[in-house]
Amino acid sequence: MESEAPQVLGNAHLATMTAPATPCGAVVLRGGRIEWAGPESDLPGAFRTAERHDLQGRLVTPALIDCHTHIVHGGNRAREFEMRLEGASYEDVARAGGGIVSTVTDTRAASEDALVAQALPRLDALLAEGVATLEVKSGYGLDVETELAMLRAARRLEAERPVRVRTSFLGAHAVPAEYTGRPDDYLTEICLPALRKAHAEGLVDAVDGFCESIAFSPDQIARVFTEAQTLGLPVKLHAEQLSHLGGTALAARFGALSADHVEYAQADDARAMAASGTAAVLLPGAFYTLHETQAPPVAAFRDHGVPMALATDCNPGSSPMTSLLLTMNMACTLFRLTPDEALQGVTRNAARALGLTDCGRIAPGLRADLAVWNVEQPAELSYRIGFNPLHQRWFGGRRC
Ligand code: DI6
Ligand code: FE
Repeated sequence: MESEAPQVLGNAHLATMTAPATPCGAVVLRGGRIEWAGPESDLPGAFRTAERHDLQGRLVTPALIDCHTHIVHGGNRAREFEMRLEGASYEDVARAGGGIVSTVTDTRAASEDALVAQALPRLDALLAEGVATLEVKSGYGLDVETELAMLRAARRLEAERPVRVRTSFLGAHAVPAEYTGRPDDYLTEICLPALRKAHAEGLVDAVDGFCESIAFSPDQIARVFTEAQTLGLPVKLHAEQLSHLGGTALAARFGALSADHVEYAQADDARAMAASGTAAVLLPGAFYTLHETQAPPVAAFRDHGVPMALATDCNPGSSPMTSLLLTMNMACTLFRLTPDEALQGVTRNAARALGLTDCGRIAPGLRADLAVWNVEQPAELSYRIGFNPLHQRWFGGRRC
């Protein structure tokens, strides 16, 4: 690949995520990687004769990263949406056998091919907004076979579209109906064996859990994380979404890549996350959908230097959303992030939340995954609602 001819994206407004924006910048791509980036006036002579794309002053950012999705699942939950509008809470719906468990029924009924087919339109919506890397969780199978089918479907998305997929095993998402009242038996008999099997098949990049009164306790999650550690897999956690149960502190104790949702996290949690290098993944789509009023402790995250990432949480219940641009807008309006923090949240900090060091910034040696936008200022990406200004998406050095 080294011998491949370089390409120059010139006359660009560069937001590298590592330095202040460069109004008249250039990026050199070669062999799927970024070879050089900086002010156009510093472009090394060797690249002045290379194939050149004049971007006419457009903004170039790293391609976006959606670091928390449940994009592979069967069916939808529009009926539950109606129930909630009639007054039922998310927890009421879950206890009435709806919620996550109803998506489990639809996911078990779907073939692996059907899971891929149903995920593709959602994936396409994300790609159309400049996404290049996507995390996908299991967690709607809750039996060994379907958990593995979900992860295989997630991996297959890479063959269907120019996208990079990172998988998270989320067997500890909910207790399936056949194990009602026996969460520990579910973990022993299904979740942990499924994790070992999925790992043996190379299907798992990280291990996740849902730590909540309607799901699993910190002690139960600790069992899953201990197994992940044994297998050498990094962990992350849905923590403090609906109440403060101590999931964030647990995640920090295990050196988690991220603690996600974290609306009910407290200042002590932010301190623990900073010490363990755990990113906070904020999910304003779920906050919005559930009419949540407790916003995550953004000021504490800032004070302690906890990196804040943003993601769609695309799932059929609490966040049926496939727009990372809308996520950025919501994070600014609902959580008071600055537009700069929002952009960091879907690039550099999202990479961090996935444990990736080769994307999310524009710097030599990193993957040539870029988004070119029909905007002048980075803040325009967060400012608009429902408008997609993507001009080009570059994936691995190719325009697609
Ligand atoms: N928290 C979430 O936001 C999703 N899972 C989770 O643990 C919601 C999943 C769903 O409602 O289907
Ligand atoms: Fe989630």
